[in-house]
Amino acid sequence: MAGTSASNMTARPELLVVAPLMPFVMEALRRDYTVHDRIHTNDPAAFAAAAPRIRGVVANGEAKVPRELIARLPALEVISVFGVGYDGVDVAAAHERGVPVTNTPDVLNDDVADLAIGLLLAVARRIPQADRFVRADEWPGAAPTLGRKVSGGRLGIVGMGRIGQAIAHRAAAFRMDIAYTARSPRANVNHTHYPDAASLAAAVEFLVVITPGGAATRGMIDARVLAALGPEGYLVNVARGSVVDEPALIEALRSGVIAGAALDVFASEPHVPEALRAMPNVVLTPHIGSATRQTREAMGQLVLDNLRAHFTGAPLLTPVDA
Ligand code: 8YV
Repeated sequence: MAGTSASNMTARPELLVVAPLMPFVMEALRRDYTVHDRIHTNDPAAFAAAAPRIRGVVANGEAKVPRELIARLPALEVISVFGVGYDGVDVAAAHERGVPVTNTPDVLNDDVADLAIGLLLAVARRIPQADRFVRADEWPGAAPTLGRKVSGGRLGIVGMGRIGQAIAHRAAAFRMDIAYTARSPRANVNHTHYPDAASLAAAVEFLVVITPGGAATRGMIDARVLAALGPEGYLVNVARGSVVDEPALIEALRSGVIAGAALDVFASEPHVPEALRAMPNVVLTPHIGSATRQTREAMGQLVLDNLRAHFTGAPLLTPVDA
């Protein structure tokens, strides 16, 4: 069968990489494949020449693989995403063509959950502000502003998938009272389920967002949800910037509708609105949920293993559902 035999592996399948990938992943890809690095955006002539031969696309969590790109690749057989989130990939268009999509689930659960807890503590306990206070040598003349207690607090988790559950597990060690919203209650989860983000927000002090991006969740955390979270409430987003209505969030932070926010993801990364960057009650990180050496290596290995499986006719390790 074309594209799945071991001999085709030795024929060096051609891949289009559509996002900046870590050097070790690029080096490993180049050992087995002919790699075209982002030529679809930076070298249209080279792309037009190579497109008919491209059999695999490699993306990351932020990259776009739209229907139009898929349509320009008649020999495409597989799309492999370096990330658990694949909202940038038009999976329906790929599956219509019989092209499977793979992602990197599970290997990053710990890191993203660790960061969610870290951001929660950072914003509530004002850790970055305290660091700046010491560095500016303000300590001799003033007392630091008091923070907000986290242990024993009420936590709401928006999205109770694998990472949501890892966050809940950690929060339990802080004796937090945990509730969540998800499309339907999860049989294996022993926390209170709320039907939507607004009712959950009204019941908690800390709202952590870890739901997939894409059309179904776009703008889910809107002005109404933020009003429900209230002036003592904190928002943490480690999911996708698209899940939060960013202008509504800025307004809520500015006017005291909520107390603060800690954000790892933004609507137009890597650009973060000046309004957010100027606010004292926010903690901002540059999409580092999975950014440890250990986890990024595991993600890269899973990308390589999925591609190898495909091009040698073995079952894919982590295909995404239709
Ligand atoms: C990115 C992510 O993929 O897993 C995801 O969905 O958003 C991240 O892990 C990572 O930043 C690489 O771009």
